Amino acid sequence: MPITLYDLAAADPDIRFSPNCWRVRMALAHKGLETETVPWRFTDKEVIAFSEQGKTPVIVDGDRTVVDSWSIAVYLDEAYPDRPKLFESPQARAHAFFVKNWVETAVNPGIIRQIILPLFAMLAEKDQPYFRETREKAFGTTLEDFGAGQAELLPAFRKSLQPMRVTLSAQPYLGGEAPSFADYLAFGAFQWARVSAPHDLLEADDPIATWRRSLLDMYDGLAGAMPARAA
Ligand SMILES: N[C@@H](CCC(=O)N[C@@H](CS)C(=O)NCC(=O)O)C(=O)O
Repeated sequence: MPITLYDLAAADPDIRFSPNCWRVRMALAHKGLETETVPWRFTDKEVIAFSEQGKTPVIVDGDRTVVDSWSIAVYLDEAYPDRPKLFESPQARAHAFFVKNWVETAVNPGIIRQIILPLFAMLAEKDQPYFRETREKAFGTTLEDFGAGQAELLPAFRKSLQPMRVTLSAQPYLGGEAPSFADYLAFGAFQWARVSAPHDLLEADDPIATWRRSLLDMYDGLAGAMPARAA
């Protein structure tokens, strides 16, 4: 029986942009687990009420429901130990935990400023008032003010990626010679930007763009099949 993933969708149900859901899609593919995705919208809280919270990703694997991208990766390695590992060792998992926290506190805040307005425009109409209200409360300002100055902020955002750039100049993946969950933790952020923003946040010759290309091509082009917004 396939694993079901509730996956955040835009107005177009085929457009999947959530960074946390992409982490999980890549993790499921890495483990070679058959997956079916269910498009879900921010306001479809009742659809995932069985998970006792209101956010995606949510996976259902037989009689198990697991939420939160990190917990899902840990679960998949525990439940499917004979499949390729997302964390090769407890130490690799500890290092991946740093990557998760770096992405969430240093990379995602830079990305959200770059993509907020086109992301908002892409959402289902019924989601837009909810998204505006919750995000404006979190940002302490309007979406329009928050997204203003995106172009001026882009060079500083690119510079902030230097730790990742230097690492990927020396090795193909954050996991070393092959991708690990550390790669998917970061990849989700860049896929979120790729699917949402009409401009590419990465320069073409950036080693991070080369790394992104390999992950887009992996697993029969699973992530690459999602169209990029940039021309
Ligand atoms: N820590 C959670 C975060 C999950 C999360 O924030 N999900 C977003 C989509 S990326 C969501 O479903 N938000 C619903 C909402 O804001 O109401 C994870 O890593 O899975």
